[in-house]
Amino acid sequence: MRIDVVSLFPEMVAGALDFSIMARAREAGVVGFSVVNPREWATDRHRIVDDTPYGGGAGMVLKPEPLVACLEGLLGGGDAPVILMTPQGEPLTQQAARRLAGEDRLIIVCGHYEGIDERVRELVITDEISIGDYVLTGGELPALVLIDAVVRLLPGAVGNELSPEADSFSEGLLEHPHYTRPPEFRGLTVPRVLTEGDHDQVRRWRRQQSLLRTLRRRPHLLARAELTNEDRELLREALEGEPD
Ligand code: 4FV
Repeated sequence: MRIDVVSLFPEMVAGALDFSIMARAREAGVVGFSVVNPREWATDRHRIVDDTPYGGGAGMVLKPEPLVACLEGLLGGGDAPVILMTPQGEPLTQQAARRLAGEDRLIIVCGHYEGIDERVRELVITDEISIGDYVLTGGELPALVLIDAVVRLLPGAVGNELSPEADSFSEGLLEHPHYTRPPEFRGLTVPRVLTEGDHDQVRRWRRQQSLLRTLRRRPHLLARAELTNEDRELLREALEGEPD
């Protein structure tokens, strides 16, 4: 997969891609990154990329000319999802990450200041994604969140330290608790089912914990999850033991 990021602060993005799984995925040839600054496509002497908003008001708006020239240059007449990171976008979900992981190429646009000129949306933006209902100073961190969520799903991207298949949300449920050595810490012990080596009991316990945690923290997720008869039995079992 090839991922191009358009940002006024390319070092900020490039730096974060030099670590851990992103760096290893690049070394493994699973993904290629490029980070470009639209200022390089500004044609005026001062390489202006932003200006005051028509209609007045505070803040600056990113100008259409450098951004559109940059994006059309990157597309080179070809076709690829051009994704604007914005609070007005489709919420980023595991499902959306899986969909984008199926693409050969992604172009991600990082807004800044008040946002981008609307005509950029009309001319070149194909998708808009939000990482959450809050306002950040720039689209760089959202772009990195999207890249992380997508690249870790690419075959060969993650070693065995991660198992995207067993992710939270991979089946629409929150993840079960995790434990590792020592068996006892500050008087807190590891659930015995995890140390007795009965894999099917471990599988059931983890599923039950996912169901319970989802019920308590994100009941709406449970409502739309595809539950098996075993899931219903595990939930009933767990809730029977609970005080009303
Ligand atoms: C954002 C978000 C976000 C808005 C104005 C950049 C900022 C500034 N992007 N999910 N939440 N973007 O806050 O994606 O241009």
